[in-house]
Amino acid sequence: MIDIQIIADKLKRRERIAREDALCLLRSTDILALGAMAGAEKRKRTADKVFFNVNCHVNLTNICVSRCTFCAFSCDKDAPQAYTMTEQEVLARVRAALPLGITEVHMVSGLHPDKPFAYYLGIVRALKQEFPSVHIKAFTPVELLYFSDISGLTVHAILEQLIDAGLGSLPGGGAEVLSPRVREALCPKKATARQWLDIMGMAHGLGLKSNATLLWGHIETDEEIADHLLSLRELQDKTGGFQTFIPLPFHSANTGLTSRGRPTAFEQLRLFAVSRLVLDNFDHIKAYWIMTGLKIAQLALLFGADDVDGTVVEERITHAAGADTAQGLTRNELMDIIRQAGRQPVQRDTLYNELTL
Ligand code: V47
Repeated sequence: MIDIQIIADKLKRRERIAREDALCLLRSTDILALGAMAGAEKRKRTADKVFFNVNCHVNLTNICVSRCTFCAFSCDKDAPQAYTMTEQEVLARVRAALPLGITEVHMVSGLHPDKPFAYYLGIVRALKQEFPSVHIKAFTPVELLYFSDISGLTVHAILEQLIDAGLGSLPGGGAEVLSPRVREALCPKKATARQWLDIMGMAHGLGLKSNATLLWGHIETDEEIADHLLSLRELQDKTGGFQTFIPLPFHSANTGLTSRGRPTAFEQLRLFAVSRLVLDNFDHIKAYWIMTGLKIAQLALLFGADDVDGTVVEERITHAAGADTAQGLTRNELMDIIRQAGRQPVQRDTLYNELTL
């Protein structure tokens, strides 16, 4: 077993964390040492700043042909809770959120069996037309590959058309664990790990920024977490297109997976610290308060995170799986949490431009 001090010395020499170092950190119980190391790395990049944005989430449909075992949000077409939004409903939802000062719409959805690519393209175009200053962060590589399958267009062409319609960046979802074993077990019908990475790389090549997530706390091993982080770091070395990494702790209610127990505070803070240390080429690490819970999101600010995501307004994916957090927070509530942790709240837009309050 490598000593954590050896890894701390490596960091001081600005050497990269290797796979065996990452595994050692993922298994370490020296949480305060991890916090000190990750906190120092955070401060080097963003000093005392902690970012948040004012956004709203839109999930166009919960009907999905993939039906991943970990997902409580998706359903079949004939399920009682099935819904699909019309373009007018989407516009009305965003219109209603405008007085909150939103600068971003975060839009991800199920893989609908019948809606054509034109439906999604039309919604992006209509949003951009009515709300030109609102950034549209939408569609994961999983959705983009599905649009390619149903339209016969290449993913490249799909991306070009979406960009032309007003797409601003990609969210980091659909990554789950970038491991063939885990994906075969939990989500065999959707984009593979390689496809997820390739599509992110392609989007970066077309000038889009994106985020990256890890859905953890289910059947994955420490080795698979380490490999996930290293795959992201490797792609980032090539493209530089990732903005932030977001660890998503698994919520098991109403899913097809029995829980091994929601990741504890200790495990969550450790993963924040390890992510900050391994992903040395990512500018930001995000504590998505909806999934971590507010208390852990606040503590994560001392363990390498520099972003708490946003106001959100209405969240369906995690709440379907038993999240006990609020549906949304106000800008003042987010700023209070950050200030209490001794950090400086900074409102940002989707691309991390600082906005004056
Ligand atoms: O892709 C699904 C995950 C993701 C569960 O890019 C679950 O800024 C926990 O990606 N328990 C969607 N997680 C959320 C997401 C996201 C959220 C906030 C910001 C950004 C960003 C991205 O949620 C899915 C999947 O990986 N998920 N089911 C569950 N039961």
